[in-house]
Amino acid sequence: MITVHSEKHKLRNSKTELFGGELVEPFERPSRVTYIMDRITAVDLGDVIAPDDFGMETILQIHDNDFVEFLQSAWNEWLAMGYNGEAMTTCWPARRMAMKCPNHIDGKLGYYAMASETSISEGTWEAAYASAQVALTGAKLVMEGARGIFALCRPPGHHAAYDMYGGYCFLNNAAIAAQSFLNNGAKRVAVLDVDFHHGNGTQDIFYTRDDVLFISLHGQPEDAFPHFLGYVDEVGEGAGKGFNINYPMASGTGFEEWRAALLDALVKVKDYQPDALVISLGVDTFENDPISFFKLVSDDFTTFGGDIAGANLPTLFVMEGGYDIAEIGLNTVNVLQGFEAANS
Ligand code: OKP
Ligand code: ZN
Repeated sequence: MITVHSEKHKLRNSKTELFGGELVEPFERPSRVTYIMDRITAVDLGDVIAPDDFGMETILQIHDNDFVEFLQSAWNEWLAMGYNGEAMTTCWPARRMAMKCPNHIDGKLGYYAMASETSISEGTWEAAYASAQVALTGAKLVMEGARGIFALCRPPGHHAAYDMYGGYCFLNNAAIAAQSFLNNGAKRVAVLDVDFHHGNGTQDIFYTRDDVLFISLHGQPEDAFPHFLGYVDEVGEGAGKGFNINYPMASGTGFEEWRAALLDALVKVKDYQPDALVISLGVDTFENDPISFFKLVSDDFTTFGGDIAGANLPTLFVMEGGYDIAEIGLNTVNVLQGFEAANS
């Protein structure tokens, strides 16, 4: 399988995450990609190629223009205030407050943030832009006939909504890839999100649309980030009604139960008859993930890669989360090898 990878991910190298009331080294750090690349090389998964530059067009079909401009200027606006740390929000437009974007960077951060753990740091925009180009390049290769492509996106994207960043995400790479399939002749695209966390951003972006089916398997919102979306009764709205499906699961969920949800989801994907399948691939479902609570073991990732191949659709894997860094390479590449073995 071909991997698309950009060195520019390293430009996203935030020093601080707000976690447990402390500023800690972010879980979402550059070495995640290093470990995945090492495993790709070790097992000789296939060629690794750099992305093309498709510009801003598809990004702006998915995200609000003012939000994108905010992402581009936020770091400089923050520096201009003379602050010493990285840009993070301390306020929001909470219930019954005005949904108007302020002028001051402190207010803008709150207006566009869906969570405060994620600092905006120097180079964040450049890395997020490159990550979206990795996804767009992967989509192009799938459209040209590849059975499966791995878009090694970093930073991840599935928490980024139409006009919100947070949860380590800035631009929604999977959504941008899905839109690119549609722009190039696909009639329907399915996005299946197997990251431990609910893909609130992707759900938000496609909630009223019937040309993208969104399905997410995740830790239930009562107990897991992002906490405020991901319930089963979120089924889509208007034309999108019936095209959003959530599988929230409890703490301690192991592979048997998780796989039953996956196989159910894959039936729904097949029923939808999409022209392409985008997998939001997080491996934070792993038993030793430091911020998650499912119990998958490394071999399970191989098994479910094979299950995904069973859908028999042109498939783009878009990297999302996974924070047990020592095992992130093994678990991620197991999915891709499981997919490939089932095809041969
Ligand atoms: C990004 B992705 C846990 C707080 C969680 C943010 C997690 C973002 C996950 N106590 N903070 O979906 O892997
Ligand atoms: Zn996650």
